[in-house]
Formats: sequence, C-alpha cells, structure tokens
Amino acid sequence: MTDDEKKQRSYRRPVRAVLGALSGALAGFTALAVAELVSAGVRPQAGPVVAVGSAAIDRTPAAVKDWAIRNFGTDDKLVLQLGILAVLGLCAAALGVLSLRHRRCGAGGVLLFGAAGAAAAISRPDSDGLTDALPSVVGALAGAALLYFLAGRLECDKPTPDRPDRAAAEDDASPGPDWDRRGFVIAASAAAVASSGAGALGRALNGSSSRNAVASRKDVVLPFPASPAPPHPRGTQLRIPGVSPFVTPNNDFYRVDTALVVPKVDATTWRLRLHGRGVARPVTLTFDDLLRRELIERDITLTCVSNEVGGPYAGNARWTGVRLADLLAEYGVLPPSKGGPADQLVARSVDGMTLGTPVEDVMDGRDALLAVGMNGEPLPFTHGFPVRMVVPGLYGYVSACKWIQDIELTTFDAYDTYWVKRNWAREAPVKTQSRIDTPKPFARPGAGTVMVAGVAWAQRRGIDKVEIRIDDGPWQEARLAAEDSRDTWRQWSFPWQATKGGHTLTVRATDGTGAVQTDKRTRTVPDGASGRHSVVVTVE
Ligand SMILES: Nc1nc2c(c(=O)[nH]1)N[C@H]1C(S)=C(S)[C@@H](COP(=O)(O)O)O[C@H]1N2
Ligand SMILES: [Mo]
Repeated sequence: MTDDEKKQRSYRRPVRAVLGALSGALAGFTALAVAELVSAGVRPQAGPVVAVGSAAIDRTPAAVKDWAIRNFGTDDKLVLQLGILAVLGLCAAALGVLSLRHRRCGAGGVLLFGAAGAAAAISRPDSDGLTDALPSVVGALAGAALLYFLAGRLECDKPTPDRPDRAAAEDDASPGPDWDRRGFVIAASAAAVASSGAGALGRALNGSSSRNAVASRKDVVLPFPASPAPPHPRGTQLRIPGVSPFVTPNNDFYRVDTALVVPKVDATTWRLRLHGRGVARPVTLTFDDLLRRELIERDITLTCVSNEVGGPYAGNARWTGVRLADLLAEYGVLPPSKGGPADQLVARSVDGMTLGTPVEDVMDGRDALLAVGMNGEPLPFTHGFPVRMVVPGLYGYVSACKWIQDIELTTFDAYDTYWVKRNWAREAPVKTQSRIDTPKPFARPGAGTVMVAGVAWAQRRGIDKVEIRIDDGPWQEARLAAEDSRDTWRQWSFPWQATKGGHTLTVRATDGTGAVQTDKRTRTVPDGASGRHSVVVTVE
C-alpha cells in the first residue's frame, strides 16, 4: 500500500462512520415521525416521547423533581423532553454506526427502543391498554426497516487477510468499494421527506383533537356568582415597585404539575363522577350541571409544597366555583366528625393524577371549591380547564386537582395518592411563610430610605404581623397592607434607613393564632419548607 492509499483508507473510516450515524439518526427521526402520526389515531399521550417522559416523571425521586422545579421552574418539562430527544438522537446515531458492522443488531436496537416506548405508554395510569403501544411499535418497525435498508446500501467488502487491499483499491474517499451511493442517497432523501410529511401530518391531527376543547372553552359563559367575592378592601395593593401584585394575573400564575402535554378537555363531553364510601347517591355530573348550581367567588392564595423559603410557587386568584361541601352533603356525605365513614377524598384527573384531601377539611366550613373560573375567566388549560379543586389552607398536591374527573370518598388507610406513594406527607396544611420581594438578592440600593416589601401567607389563619430584622438587630414591625381575607396572602412594607455596606434583611410573620413563623429550616419534603427568608444587599 502506498502512503497515498493509506491516507485514503484513513479517510474512509470517518466518512463511513458519519454516514452510519446519519442513517441511525434518520431512522430515529422516521420512527418518531411515524409514531406521531399513529398516535393521532390512538391518543396524543401514547406517543413515545410523551409516554417515556411521563413515565420518567413518575419514577423521578422527589429530590430530583424538587431540583428540576428549582432549576428549570415551569420549563422543567421542556427540558425533560429536549433531554429525551437528545439521548434518543445519540442512541440512534450509535445504532447507525453499529449497523455498519452488524445490520441486524442495529435494527434490533431500534426495535428495543420501540419496546421501551410501548411499555412506558401501556404503563401510564391513563392508558387505554394495548392500543397505546401502537405508536411506538409501528414507529420502531419503520425506523428499524429503514436502518436495515440504509446499512445495506453502505455495505462494502471489508479488507480481509487474503484480499488485503481491496478496500484501498478504490480511489475516492467513499465508505467502500461496493457501497451503493445512489441507492443510499435516494432512500435517505425519500425517507427524510416522507418522515417529515408523516410527522407534520401527525402533529396537525393531534392539534385538531384539541380544537373541540378550545372551542368549548371559548363557548363558556360563567354565570354571575350568587355569592360574589367582596371587592378588595382599599389598600390591599401597595404602590411599591417590585412587590408581587395582590392578584396574580393568570398568565403569571405559577404552574406545577406532572403533565408533559397539557390536557385539553372538551367541556361539553366532560363528566365528574362522585362515588365511594358514604356517598348515598353516586352521581355523574356534567359541566352544565355545575354551572346551573349556586356559584360562589372567593379570593384564595394557592401554594405549592415544593416552594422553597422565598420561592415563587405561590399565587393569589379570584376563583369562581361550586362549594364542594354543599355538593358532597347533597349526595349524602358526612364528615368523619359527624360519623361519616370516609376521611379521605381522592380526586382523580383526566391524566391519572390522584390527590387526597381530608374530608373533614373540605367540610369544616372553609370555601373548598370545585372551581370553574379564575380571575373572571374560564380556567386556563394549564390551570385545569374545565374544572379543578381549590381548598384554602392546604398545599396544592393534597387539594388542588386540575382537570378533575372523579371524586372518590375513601380512607387514608385504604389508599395512598400519587405523591404520598413518593414519600410526601398524607396531610399538608400550608405553613406560615413570608417573602421579601424587594430589594432583590444582591441588589445595590443607594443609602437612605429603601422600601423593603413583600408578601406573607398563612391561609385559614391569616397574617397578623410581619417583622423585619436588619443584620443581627432587633425585630422591627413592618406596615401591613389591608387584609383581604384569611385565605389570601397579605402585602407588607418597611421603610429601611439603609446605611452603606453589606446587609442581611430577614423577615418573619405572625399568623392569626399568634404563632410566630419558625426559624427552623426544613426541606420541602415531606410537608413543605420552613424557615425564614433572608436577602443580602450592598448599600452604596
Ligand atoms: N392533575 C393534576 N393536578 C394537580 C397537579 C398535577 O400534577 N396534576 N399538581 C398539583 C400541585 S403540586 C399544585 S401546587 C397545584 C398547582 O396548581 P397551578 O399549576 O394551577 O398553580 O396543582 C395541583 N393539581
Ligand atoms: Mo405542588
């Protein structure tokens, strides 16, 4: 072999590997595109990426979920999906390279991924059974067939000891002397075009299945509530830049759920089943049944158990809905304190989530709602359209079921809900918390009067006092904004005479029972973070 020939052979390897990787990636793309198209005929949620992503969410340890929420916030699902696609892309490329030597293994690998997707789809709590496997299976078959074919086009005679220089005899930097360049290019291009078409068609079809839901939401006219919320007292909203608005606009309202694809439920076909222990007359209600009932409107602050001290997962909205206690009573439910046999209300959503709420809390006189409206409009899809629960004083994961479709009366002994199975507490009343919204951490305000302001919450108990401490100084009382209700957060402000240098500002609240917010730091797991929020600033 001449030096030139050696050089050429060393080119061929990388070129071949690149073409192999490309075949793999293309096969992966085809598999996903075909799966997307098939999922349109089954259920959008049965598509492999959504199924695997949802299964991954279910199996994510609480600590990791917490970390994901902390770092990616509401983008956590986008990050997860991109992560899955990146991993799939790399694996597909690797299978492509593998198939250069072992065609069957490469194609078999694609089928294995399909099997994993199918298994994930079938194991979803909202799965319709075996048909949910179809998108993954059909997609994988298409991908495997394509890879097998493309790898065949790339096949060449490897140099063997008795024909050491055959491969080197070719004079271009192609994968091998016998590779079917024409066949490869034609097949690859055709597959790319066809897959793009199939994928786009699948996307469009999946989108149209949600069109009815969108239309049904547009058609909702919320009746005027029989019991409207009183207007906000004057002075609930401070005029201080940087403080969280008293009412959180729907678009800014935090979102925490496990739904990789936001469920789009058609209100006209939606049903709510109420059944279980102590339900004298089980019933199935329609959306119109709910709207025809007496509606109430209440301001309620919702908080997530995953909210860190000082974190953003709290929001305040004006909710419209049916008083859940009245509805339960009408169908014969008694709270445990009056001899009712059920102490847990399990709410199930269309996406298979389960949340367990103490029946006693729901029926103790607080305004637990089956909400249909949020800040004057039908619930946004992301916040549970058409109907969700809202229970003042309890963290969202034990009370605020979105996209609800089933209420079962049972006991805490008999059933553990989704997050309880994952080591979160069975019962989780909201802990008293306060947050400094302004100044922001590491701000550099000028010396003189600096307005320190924020919000504090202790739903059901209310906020009676907020205090601020500068460095290790004494606690000084902040000025409280007007209280709207015991179930809403309350703004506060403190004019601080700031002196030059670094300072630590700490806040603590006292709730309506006189209890001072603890300084004992705990993690969010199992029943919500405790401790006090501090902000470090440098006064210039
Ligand atoms: N169906 C469903 N409902 C759900 C959840 C969920 O994952 N799925 N998450 C709960 C949690 S943990 C919280 S804090 C609230 C958040 O409601 P939001 O997204 O409207 O703010 O919804 C609750 N309801
Ligand atoms: Mo939550």
